[in-house]
Amino acid sequence: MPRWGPARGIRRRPWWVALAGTVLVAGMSAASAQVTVGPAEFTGRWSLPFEEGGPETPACWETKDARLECKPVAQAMGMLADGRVFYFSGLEGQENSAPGPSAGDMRDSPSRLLDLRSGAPQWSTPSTPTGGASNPDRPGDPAGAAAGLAGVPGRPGDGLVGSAWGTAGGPEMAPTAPPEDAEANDGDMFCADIASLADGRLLIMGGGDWYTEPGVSAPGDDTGGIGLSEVEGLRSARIFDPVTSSFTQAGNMKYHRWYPGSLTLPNGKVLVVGGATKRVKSTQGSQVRRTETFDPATGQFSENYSGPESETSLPLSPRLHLLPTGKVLYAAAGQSWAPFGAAADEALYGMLQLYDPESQKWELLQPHMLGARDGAGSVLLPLDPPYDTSSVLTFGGTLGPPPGSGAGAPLSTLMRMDKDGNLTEKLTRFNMLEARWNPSGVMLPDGTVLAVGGSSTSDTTAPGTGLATRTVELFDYRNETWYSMARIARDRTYHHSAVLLPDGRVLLGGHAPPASGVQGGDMGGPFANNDRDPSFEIFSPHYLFRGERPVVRHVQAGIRWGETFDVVTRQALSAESVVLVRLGSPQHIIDSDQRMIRLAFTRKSGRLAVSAPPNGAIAPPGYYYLFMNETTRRGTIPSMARVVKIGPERDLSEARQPFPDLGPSEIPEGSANEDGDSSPTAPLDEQVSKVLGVKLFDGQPVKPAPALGGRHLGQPAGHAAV
Ligand SMILES: [Cu+2]
Repeated sequence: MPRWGPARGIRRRPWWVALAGTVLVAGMSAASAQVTVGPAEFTGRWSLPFEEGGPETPACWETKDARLECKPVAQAMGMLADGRVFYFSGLEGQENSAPGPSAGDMRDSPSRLLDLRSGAPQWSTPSTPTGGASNPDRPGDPAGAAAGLAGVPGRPGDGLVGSAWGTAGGPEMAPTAPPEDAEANDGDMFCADIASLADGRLLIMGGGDWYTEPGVSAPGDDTGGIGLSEVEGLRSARIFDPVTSSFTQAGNMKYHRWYPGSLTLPNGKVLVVGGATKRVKSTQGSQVRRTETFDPATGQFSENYSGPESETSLPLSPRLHLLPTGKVLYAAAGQSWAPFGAAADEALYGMLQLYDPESQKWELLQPHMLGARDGAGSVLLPLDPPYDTSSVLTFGGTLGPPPGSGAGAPLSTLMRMDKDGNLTEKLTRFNMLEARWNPSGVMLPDGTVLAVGGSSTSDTTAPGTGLATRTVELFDYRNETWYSMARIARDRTYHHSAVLLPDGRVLLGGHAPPASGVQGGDMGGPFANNDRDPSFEIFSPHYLFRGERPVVRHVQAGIRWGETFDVVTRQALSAESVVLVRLGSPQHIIDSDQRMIRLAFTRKSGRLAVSAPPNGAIAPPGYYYLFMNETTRRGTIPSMARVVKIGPERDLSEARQPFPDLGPSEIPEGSANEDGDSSPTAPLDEQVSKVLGVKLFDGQPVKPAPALGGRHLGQPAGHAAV
């Protein structure tokens, strides 16, 4: 395991040690010891839900053509360098077709911009909010369509059969191309992947073209006709420019990709892998097996192929992480639902695999100790100097390749890779407190990982029958323990997303499960809400309740790899760590580019001399939050983030700080359509002061907290008596 921050001669008291003296032990067993405790200093606090237009604007409204149009749902997000949040919707138009999505009713998913910098949420709409892509293969090649319907393989690299076909010298042909149909759903961003480019723009790769197959219809009928709802993966990619709030189209990918995975490489190019050519009627026997690389300088993709080892089989939205070696780890998890299996070669989903961008080849490492998992969270843990090892945390998800077990598991694992490439794996010391499928994992500035959202069972295996997990957990890798945190107010099962904000809070939004099959979509209690949810909630983590935050008074805007730069602060003596956190871009609970880099530093008078990451394998070029964490008697407290650009160039101008040091005011209460059921409403300092019996921010030691019924904080058994 990486050490907890660079050793600087200050004896730090981890927050769970501070906690241990203040709690009452309620019960203990080896893997699920819990104590009751309540203060937000330990459990954090969630805002009430809020949504675009406020509660007075209905979630959906009827348009002239008698269809429902709805507020977008944040199924994917991209954090912008100026502090705003870009997000786009999923399963747009599903409201028009219960039970089950009908291809003719689906709509291209629109995007929004959410601005929280003033304290009150404000929304704006990009020009061409759906991104403006259309399926480059539509209308289809008639010969290809016929061949695809008959199950004839397509181009080499499209899949298992296509690859074999191509290797054997078979003629290339397009996989079935969707027929001309309703034009409003041919370029859907839904289930595309999103990445932040080094210049701050967002790249959105793939997505879907909904259509009906075979689509038998009368002349002039533009509804798509009668048949099975199908979606074809898009070759399209769009680029969102935050300066102009508009999209441009990148070059097309060679392969169709619905649910691809992507990852930013050390040189700033973006690797795109996997994804499906078709949702239901793949004729290829596998997902797309070849990778492509996007070059921001040309705006084009190029195929990576240097032989059969350039291909592999991965589930949808594969969990990928860039390791310090510059290689890409596939963490044996993804979204891998399918009632009769997803691919002929899906056994590979349970293998840990390593991709080398230099040789363009995959290496099979070993089976993951839990095998393949669907809907598992996966987070690269903080990278510490000298950056020669790395660890990946995976948690939750169902077990087994498709169709899998269907039930979420509470298991979490750690994989560690050393500088020689040796990989070891183990279960964490404690399991999660609750079994969950599809949890988001957000890296916080203090190095802990917040797991939020999900369901007891897979929404994709049995839509509408899961129980939402509204509990929230925090992983502390120093003791490999999960802690129970304040609960969320809304169900956030499939197609939700969460990002770290520049002020150290966490923005959680979305929820767009597949229709349950019941008219209206919702099965009713106790099952999770099956309707799409456009609301957001904001988490104020434990460290925001510990007193005054340290202040970074100056840091330069652009930091060159390998240089030494100054962080000017009055808290130089009590600084615990300086960390970089890459701006978030999650989709399907995974953000492959999420990474935290701890930086070595030396203390000077009124400043820290900090060593930048050495290269792009540690910190790929682009925008990062820079937080300075301070050691206090009550635990670690992070500063507000400055947004810095890491890469080959330095920029000595002042780095932007999107949120002011005092922070925005709280999100207004009652700003969503329904009331939340679990968020406290009193100002946070009043609540905690009441619980603790002391004034919160007077710098006095914390008095022991009384037990609070109904709220629990997991506690490692070995530390309960400290
Ligand atoms: Cu999806």
